[in-house]
Amino acid sequence: MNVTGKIISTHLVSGEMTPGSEIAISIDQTLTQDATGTMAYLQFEAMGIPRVRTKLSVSYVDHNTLQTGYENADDHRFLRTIASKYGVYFSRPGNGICHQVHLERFACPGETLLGSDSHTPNAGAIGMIAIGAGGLSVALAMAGEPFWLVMPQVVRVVLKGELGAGVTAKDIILEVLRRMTVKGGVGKVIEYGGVGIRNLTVPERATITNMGAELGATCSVFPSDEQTREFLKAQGREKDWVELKPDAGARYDEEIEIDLALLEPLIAAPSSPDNVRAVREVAGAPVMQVCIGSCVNSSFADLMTAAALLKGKRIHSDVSLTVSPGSRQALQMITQNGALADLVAAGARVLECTCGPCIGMGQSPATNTVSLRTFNRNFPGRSGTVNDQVYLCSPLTAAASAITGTITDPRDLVKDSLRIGLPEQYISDDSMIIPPAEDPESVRIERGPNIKPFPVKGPLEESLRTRVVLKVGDNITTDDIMPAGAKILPLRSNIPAISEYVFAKVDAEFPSRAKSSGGGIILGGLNYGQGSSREHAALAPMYLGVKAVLARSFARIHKDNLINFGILPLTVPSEVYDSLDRDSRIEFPRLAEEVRNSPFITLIDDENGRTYTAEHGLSKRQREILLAGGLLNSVRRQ
Ligand code: MIC
Ligand code: SF4
Repeated sequence: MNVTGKIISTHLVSGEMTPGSEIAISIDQTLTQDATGTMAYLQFEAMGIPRVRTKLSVSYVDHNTLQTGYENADDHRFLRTIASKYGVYFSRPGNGICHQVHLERFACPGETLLGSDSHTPNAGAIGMIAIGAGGLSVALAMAGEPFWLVMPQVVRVVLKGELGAGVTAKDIILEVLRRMTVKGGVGKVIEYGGVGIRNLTVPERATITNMGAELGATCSVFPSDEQTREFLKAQGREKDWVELKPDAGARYDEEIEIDLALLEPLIAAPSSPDNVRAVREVAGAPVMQVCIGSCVNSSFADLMTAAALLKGKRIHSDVSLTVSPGSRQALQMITQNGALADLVAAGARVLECTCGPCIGMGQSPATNTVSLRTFNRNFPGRSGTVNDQVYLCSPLTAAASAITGTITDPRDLVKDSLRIGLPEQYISDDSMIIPPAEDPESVRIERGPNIKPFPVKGPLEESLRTRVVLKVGDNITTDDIMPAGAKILPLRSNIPAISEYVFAKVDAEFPSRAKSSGGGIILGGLNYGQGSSREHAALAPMYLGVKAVLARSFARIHKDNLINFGILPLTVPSEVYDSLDRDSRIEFPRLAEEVRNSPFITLIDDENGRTYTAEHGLSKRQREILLAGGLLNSVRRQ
């Protein structure tokens, strides 16, 4: 068995571990963040269960921290009180980004973690099966229900050799993205192995597992070895260590080999994480903004690497450099050892320990200028600026470019490796993590006016006459469907209000058109719904009445979210995609009957009477959810 198989088999509740078939696994730990958490806890509350039934559940506040009105502060208060009541640990705003803090303080090898954020697989670095999902799936896991998924294929990525000077873990994952693309990981777990992993620390491994999300992978995982033990020991958690290795001769469905010694600094050019080039190919382009941070590259070691390069230097006068530490622990460490002073002296603008610019919460770049970020996503407009030019790179490339003012291969500035290993001891101060109340009855849940009840749909229609309200191309992201940013994010707890922004950047008329056509259907290309786990990208279209999405293929989390909220995800071949257009009128003559009994759904183009079939590929369980009009209805029925 491989590592993936070992963890899944010890958590398997239902199904067979054959790739492609549906399985259910028990969940040991859950995490939520504020932008998805309010809905998740409202849904948990609606289930009427007095206390979470996981080993550990943590609620983080890290996304919506810009308090420009009452909304976010109200949400924080709601999250804090509801966590206390239901047995959830609460990580206060300022304590850090969920994935970074979870890795430091809670992640345990051999266990399972379900998080309402797509980068939850970050914790795979420690040898966990850590999966991102919609808030409702996480709410069910908190209720003690298993998590259902398609048994993934397991890809072994064999790392050999050692990284050269100037080359980092970020360049490893960018190389994987270059080879596999943003669609290449769908239905797969990426398991790392080979002698090349021996020298990679857990924070470096986390950079790699984090961006497995950009491959569309179910999750990514490293074995739990001496490196893992060292990390846990430095975190004062050695007792959480267990060894976890693949058996000799373990089987894999696919294998990829990467020689670390041959890698060079890489960069993802605008506007997709798989648009990977060598830094030297784009070197020389003027840069106006450099941002160091986000859950993928904001560890103590990442900040130290940047600080080491910037020490004693000044950033270029055209560049604005921001630094957002991933956690309060990382910030405390660089404060104590003086590296923060080096960053400030070089000209850095130090931000909170939050997602910040990664999710458009401030620091949107100037029009038509290049922004270099150590982040994981550069989807168009995600920074908050229309037609942005965001590049993704390592902290080393970022720091080098901040100094020169142009995209720079760090090897041009330093010849030796600036790799930072683990400190002997991290500062472990958990005072910003509040344990749940011992007397839950006394806790009153505080609900501000921003928190509106979530909408619920009726059962699936027997037949349907509707029209295509929007046709889009390949790789549509959940940022396209339900944009984030400082203006829209505060509405995450208010579905009626946020639904006015569905597809805002693609087609601002979408909400009114959808409402006037009784919802309608969306026609999408390949990999529809890639990116974030935000269930608002399903919940808000459902609120607008959207009945189905016809697409050539779907991203995993978004497809589950559509099902959870009663929107039919139907896969269509390219001929159907090509034949239909916006405003095509479509009839589903036997919708509910076919969802009940057939793998195919008939649709008729009303204009020319042509009949097509779409495949739904849904399990019996998923069909029942859709027939009931969503997961909450179906849970209630049970
Ligand atoms: C993201 O990186 O897009 C987010 C914001 O972290 C999302 C979650 C959300 O939209 O709330 C994610 O990755 O799941
Ligand atoms: Fe936050 Fe960005 Fe990570 Fe999402 S990708 S959790 S927004 S830091």
